[in-house]
Amino acid sequence: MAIRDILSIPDKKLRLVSEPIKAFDGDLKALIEDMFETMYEAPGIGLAAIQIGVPLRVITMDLAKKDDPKEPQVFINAEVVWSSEDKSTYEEGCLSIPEYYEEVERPAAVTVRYLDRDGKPREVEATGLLATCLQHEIDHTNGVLFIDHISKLKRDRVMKKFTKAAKRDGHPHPAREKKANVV
Ligand code: GNR
Ligand code: NI
Repeated sequence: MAIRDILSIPDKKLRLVSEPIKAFDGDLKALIEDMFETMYEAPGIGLAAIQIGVPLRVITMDLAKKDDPKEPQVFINAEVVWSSEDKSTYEEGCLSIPEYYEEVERPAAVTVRYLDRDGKPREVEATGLLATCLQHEIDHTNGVLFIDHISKLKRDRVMKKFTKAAKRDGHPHPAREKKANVV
């Protein structure tokens, strides 16, 4: 078990298309454990493996409210097989774009086909936060970020800010840096 570093933009790895999982073995189990540990520590409600530099189609998620019992969920090789015509808007954030939030319009409802952590095929009809989060994470497995769904003006502005910061300080993860300073 280990907390892994989270990549942030402009890291080019975030643009990779991740490969499907073929074997449900101990390596996968270890990856999932590290992803949960990293996600809970961040903290975030979802994480795609590529965010810790692993280009495999693995997503962890926990949408339980703070102080409620944990609800860890795993989605492997997930794909959207149906999406609604009607849209909904949600203010999104991303652990790979720390402290930046913007409204994103996406299909309000989606059907997602995936494998659970035991490799069993499953399908979920999602609305609300689950629909938003699944689309956000599946985007990551395809090298897509939520800023790709906002205006070019806003996207260019945030990319420029993070590119400058990376050149200035190397490439630390700002949220983690901040946490370190507080202690
Ligand atoms: O923690 C996260 N919160 C969030 C809020 C609104 C929409 C999507 C998300 S996912 C994000 C964690 C993350 O970056 N997952 O890839
Ligand atoms: Ni994200």
